[in-house]
Amino acid sequence: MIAGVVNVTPDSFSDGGMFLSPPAAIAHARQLLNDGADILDMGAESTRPGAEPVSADEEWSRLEPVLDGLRELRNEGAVISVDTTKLDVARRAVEAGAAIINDVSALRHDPGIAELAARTGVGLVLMHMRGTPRTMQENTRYGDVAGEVRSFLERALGQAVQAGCDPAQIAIDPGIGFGKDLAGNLELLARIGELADLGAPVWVGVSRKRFLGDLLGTPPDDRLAGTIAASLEAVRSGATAVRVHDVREMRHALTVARAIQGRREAA
Ligand code: HH2
Repeated sequence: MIAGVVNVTPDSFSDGGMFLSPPAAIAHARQLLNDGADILDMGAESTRPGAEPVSADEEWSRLEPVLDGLRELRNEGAVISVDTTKLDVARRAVEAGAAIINDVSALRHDPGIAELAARTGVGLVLMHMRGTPRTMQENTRYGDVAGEVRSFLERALGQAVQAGCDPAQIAIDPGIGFGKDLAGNLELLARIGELADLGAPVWVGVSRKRFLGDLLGTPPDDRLAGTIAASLEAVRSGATAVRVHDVREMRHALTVARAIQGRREAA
């Protein structure tokens, strides 16, 4: 599956300010669905390294008009995910029709998100991050990055189930770029299968991220080919959903890769 990113923020690392106005965000969301997104992942607080947190009221005032403007598309079956760590925002988003809560703090910021998901039955994405966006790049050293991320996600999964969630509601995400260096990100992408072994679908978000710039020496607007390559590799390693800004190109790449994989399996 493809989750298309809609950042309703002034400061996201690759598209900050582009979709802050509700009409621009709504038009972008429609475009991503036409381009082949299965899910729209809407965020109103940047999580880039060093980003300043925003209040729940500010976050909601950015999201509300966009969710409202997408009501018709939702009625036609569009699946909306809201990228938030705040219970208050998550609750309002679910009331406004969001079907998935994408919590990049994996319940550390607001554990009540697990009860909300349990009570309402919405999907819940639990992502690994060290510390907070403000601090996460201060220490990117791990003994065994894949093992640590796996244990963290296993604990978070257990916490959500303890709070009443059905395991089938939950997806996990290694948090590419969230408190990891280049080697750590590559190691995680190569070892997604170990996370998939936990039994939950795995989301992976590599889109335009800094590790691609480290490899390619290019700015965020020139990391598309790298994004596609890394996303395909993640799928090959066991990821079920890729979170990207460039949905059309990702859809084309997945269609071609899947056709070849189908041949390989038939041979
Ligand atoms: N990455 C970003 C934000 N949310 N959620 C999940 N589950 N996985 C990710 O890898 C992930 C995420 C960062 O990307 P972006 O939204 O483009 O930037 P910003 O946080 O600056 O808005």
